[in-house]
Amino acid sequence: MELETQTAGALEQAPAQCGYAFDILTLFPGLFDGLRQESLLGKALQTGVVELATHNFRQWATDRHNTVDDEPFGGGPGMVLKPDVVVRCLREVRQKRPGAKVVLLSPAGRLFKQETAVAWAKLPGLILLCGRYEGFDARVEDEVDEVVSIGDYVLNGGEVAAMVIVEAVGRLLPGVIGNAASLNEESHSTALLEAPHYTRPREFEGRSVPAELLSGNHAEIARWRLRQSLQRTRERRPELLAGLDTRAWSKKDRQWWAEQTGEGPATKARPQRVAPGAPDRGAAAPADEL
Ligand code: 6GU
Repeated sequence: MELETQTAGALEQAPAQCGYAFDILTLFPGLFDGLRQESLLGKALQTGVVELATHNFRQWATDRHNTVDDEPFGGGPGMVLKPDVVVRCLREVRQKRPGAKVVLLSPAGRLFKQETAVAWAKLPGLILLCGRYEGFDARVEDEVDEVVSIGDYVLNGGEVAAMVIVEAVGRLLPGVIGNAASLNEESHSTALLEAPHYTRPREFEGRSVPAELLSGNHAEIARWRLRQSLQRTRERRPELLAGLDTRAWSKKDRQWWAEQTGEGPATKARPQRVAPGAPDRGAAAPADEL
């Protein structure tokens, strides 16, 4: 009987032990229903590789109206989430998740980046606190490990930001993405933007797939992709090129890049394609490919 129980227990616990847990603390748990059902992450959730649990702050309110917010001291618009309610909820969830990082989502947080996602994918889980209204009582911050923003814009609440983090971290977990190789070459894991991709048909509405990709020559394809990545990055996110390391490049590639950036002997930059409506950065070359 004892042996039987142990064996059954070990089998049942195995997926939970190797799994990853996202705990979302929110006033709107229903917003996460779609995320659960769709996409690769939805499949991982169904197979038990990843767990996603929502916890409604309101269940930790103690008065008969289930009050979760109150007016801000000092005046001003909006309501503030009560620290007692939030902290009760957080402590209960945290107790069940040893090793999980507690993250409060706020536009006033540190920026969430790919490197953050990579680091957090190595943890056993994340506890994500989503605020609405004007935010949390500031004393809640004493109970969290990090305050994080997903970008320089303001959302009505932290829920969509939490979904962004679940997606970014979730896809790095073993068993969530089918093709592990695609994790390495994509944007931000290499600090350059990805080269463009093409599929059939070879010609679409008068625009052809670049000949290099049809050549069957792997070295030529790799060179074309590197150059496309560099041009794209220079055009769309020039700030990412600040720490560019060209030491491992071929002499040819280095020479080509010097020409592109106007540092080489041939200083005429290759005309850059400019996205419609892109801000004029002054140095933008003619958009001859549009
Ligand atoms: Cl984490 N929350 C909210 N409300 N707005 C944001 C954000 C987070 N990140 C960017 N904007």
